[in-house]
Amino acid sequence: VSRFKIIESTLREGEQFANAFFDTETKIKIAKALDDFGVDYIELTSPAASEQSRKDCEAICKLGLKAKILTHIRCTMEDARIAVETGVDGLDVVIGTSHFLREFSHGKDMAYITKSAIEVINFIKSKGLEVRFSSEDSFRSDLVDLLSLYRTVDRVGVNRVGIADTVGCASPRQVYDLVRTLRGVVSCDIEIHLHDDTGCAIANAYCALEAGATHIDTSVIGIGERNGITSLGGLMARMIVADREYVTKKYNLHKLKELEDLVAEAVQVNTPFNNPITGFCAFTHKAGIHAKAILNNPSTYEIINPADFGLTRYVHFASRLTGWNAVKTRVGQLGLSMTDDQVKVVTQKIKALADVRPIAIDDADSIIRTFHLSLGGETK
Ligand code: HCA
Ligand code: CU
Repeated sequence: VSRFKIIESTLREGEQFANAFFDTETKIKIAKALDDFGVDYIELTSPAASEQSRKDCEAICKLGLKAKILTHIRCTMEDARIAVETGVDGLDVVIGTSHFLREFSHGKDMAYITKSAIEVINFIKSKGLEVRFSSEDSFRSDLVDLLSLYRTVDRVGVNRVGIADTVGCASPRQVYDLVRTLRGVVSCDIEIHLHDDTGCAIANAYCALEAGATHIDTSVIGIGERNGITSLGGLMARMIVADREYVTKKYNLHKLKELEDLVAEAVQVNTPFNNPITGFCAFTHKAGIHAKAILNNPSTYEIINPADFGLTRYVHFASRLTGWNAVKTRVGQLGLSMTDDQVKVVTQKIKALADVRPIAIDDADSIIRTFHLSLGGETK
């Protein structure tokens, strides 16, 4: 499960997000930030998409990043010929295999798909580049057709085959089953690309790894077509719990927040409140019972250590659910001293006000300070 690689597609799938328009400068900033974070691959929009896309692809290849640069093309010789000239390390080739795509999109049958796959793959290999072949809408494709296609391209010598849940329909168990089956059919690496229409994109990525996948497609904060794909941060959250050692060594986790802020700003969205790790309340503890235990040992209510990401936890004390342990910690932070009994009294005062209206930290602090003054003789 742990030896996975990331194919970071913010600059390809992410460009398909409704709000995305990345100018050259922004693309370069994002590519550098992804490289600093330590992703294995950066996938770029097809150079066949537009003239500027082609130029941007060439510019990013020239940056000399540690990450390998890929671009993403349709399974045609025309696209492949343009892409091999850009300076990329490899090509991600895709073609629709479900009956939806065969009937309503490109209109080609399996024999034609197989023939063009072989031609395109051989051409890319002859240029000395890495090649991945993927079906699109894999989970709504005929299993027998799919497996025979993958067996063929594996024999031709692709570096990876890809499975794509293009419409986000797959459940974790379906993902596990398909990857497991494919694992028995091909000997090359297996990549997976998962849309999040039903909220399964992170769980599905994990199941794919359990079943033998080697490469996971991600984008920063999950941006992509519709509501996007597996998010880089979400995958990090899932994987650090599975193998902290590998994840903390391999990726520069302290850069996650900055990277997400950069992309969120570029596409003009806010990071969701419930985002794994970087959501504003991801490490905020509120209920008195939680606060007490967290203050004794954070692991009681935290599966991820915020410090691994350069973040800090926050114990909420300005609410009616607070408890005296949280308030005691706050009293200490304010540089005041009180006996436990006094802290219990002031806690009741905070709760009393918070029962009437929502209170801010400042409100709670001033209750604490006023109470402390009223103690008269007590000094700090
Ligand atoms: C699309 C294509 C794709 C390709 C995935 C891949 C998908 O935008 O429809 O090549 O790995 O989701 O199928 O993003
Ligand atoms: Cu996609």
